[in-house]
Amino acid sequence: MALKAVCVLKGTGEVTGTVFFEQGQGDSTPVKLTGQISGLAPGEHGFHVHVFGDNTNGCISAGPHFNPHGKTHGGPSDKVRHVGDLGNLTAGADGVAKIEIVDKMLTLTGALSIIGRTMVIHEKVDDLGKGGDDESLKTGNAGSRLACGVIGITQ
Ligand SMILES: *[C@@H]1O[C@H](CO)[C@@H](O)[C@H](O)[C@H]1NC(C)=O
Ligand SMILES: [Cu+2]
Ligand SMILES: [Zn+2]
Repeated sequence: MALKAVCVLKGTGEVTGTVFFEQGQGDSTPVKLTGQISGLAPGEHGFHVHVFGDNTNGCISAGPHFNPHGKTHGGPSDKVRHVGDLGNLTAGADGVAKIEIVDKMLTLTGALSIIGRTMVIHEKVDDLGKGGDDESLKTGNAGSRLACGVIGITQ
């Protein structure tokens, strides 16, 4: 039986989306993410799992990137990255970004499960830790949080 989760993203503006997560048995199995986010400016937008499943004061309450191993910020294919680092989504001219990601570091099970944490889509491009400044190694300089949602269990 596959484990499944879902996240509905909303913000204060036009940006909305849904992300579906699926993982086979065992927490070393990759997690597959599908879905889409609309209402974006065309181009790349940072996309991460943030640590807290708290949206009380909007997306800012989700705290920093989910980083249980105390690493610096990176891109999804880097060895040194936050667990929550998923790089960028690319929106087309219609403002829609389609999600097709397979990630080896995320898990829906065990102590480091992302269930109950928050997905965030950002205003700007994530530089994947290669921006050459301190902020790049924390947030990838991805700017403000356009929309977010808590990751929950589904059937
Ligand atoms: C943004 O992230 C994607 C996905 O990881 C990557 O392919 C792309 O090169 C990144 N863009 C920049 C400017 O680093
Ligand atoms: Cu983020
Ligand atoms: Zn990060």
